[in-house]
Amino acid sequence: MNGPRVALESTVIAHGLPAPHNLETARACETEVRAAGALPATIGILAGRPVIGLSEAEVAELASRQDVAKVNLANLAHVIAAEKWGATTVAGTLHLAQAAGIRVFATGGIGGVHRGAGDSFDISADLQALARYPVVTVCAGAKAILDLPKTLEVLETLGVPVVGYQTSELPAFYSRTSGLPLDLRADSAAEIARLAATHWQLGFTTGVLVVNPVPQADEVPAAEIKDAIEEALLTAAAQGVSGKAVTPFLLARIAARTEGRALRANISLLRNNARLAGEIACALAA
Ligand code: PSU
Ligand code: MN
Repeated sequence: MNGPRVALESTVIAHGLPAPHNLETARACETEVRAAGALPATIGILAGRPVIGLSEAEVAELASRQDVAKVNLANLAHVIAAEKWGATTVAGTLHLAQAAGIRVFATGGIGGVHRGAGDSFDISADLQALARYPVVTVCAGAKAILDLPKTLEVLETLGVPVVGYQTSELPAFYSRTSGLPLDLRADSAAEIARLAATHWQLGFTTGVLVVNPVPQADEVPAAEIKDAIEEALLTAAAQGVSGKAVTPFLLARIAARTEGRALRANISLLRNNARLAGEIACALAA
């Protein structure tokens, strides 16, 4: 089938969600994209071969192997050249998606500026990739474990429009609100498509970031998750967790500390983003 396509990432499957939720959610996201009238393409690397549109069996293999690298911009070439297995992050997925001509991508929460980045310099390659590729990325905001004001500042510096979908505030992944106002808001997929088309007609080659709040029924309000986030950050620091391990460590710790509420929110927002991305892909094609 030709027609509007939506890229989906695989890090969330291999490193972000526990089994069996990872596989169920991967499948559910594809179903949401199809329900919106678009074709899903889950992206990953199988023994050095980048695949745009993994089969269900291939997704299952990525989910179950223990030797799957977390692939961003810095190690994409290595994983391919060394014929390794790789799950692509937002950054890695964006690179492969745009090379395949895909203009819309759905994820959970983007990486960003970590708290304490002034010392650690830990800033996700996702921000660099959002600035580099002309793709609409749909997310539920930056992960609440990050420094959200600094993440917004960097996106502004990089020239990436951040558009609230039916909100005027940056959502904070598990929660619908962060208290941080946004300049841009769109209330329909068609409006987002028009903005993205205009952005690219102006000659920009940067992406557009759509921030879509987690559905109300599944949100964990910021005040209720704050302690779990802070405890997870302290534990990560005490155990010396660093680099690529930080994000998966924090997400797992927070899920464990909230009796699954964080996990439920994570799954719900992933599906919700896949649906909106499908609608945007259709609107862009129209
Ligand atoms: N969103 C989720 N779960 C995840 C991630 C995002 O709901 O596991 C992944 C994405 O693949 C994102 C990555 O690109 O975490 C960011 O990792 P880092 O902070 O190491 O750049
Ligand atoms: Mn990092």
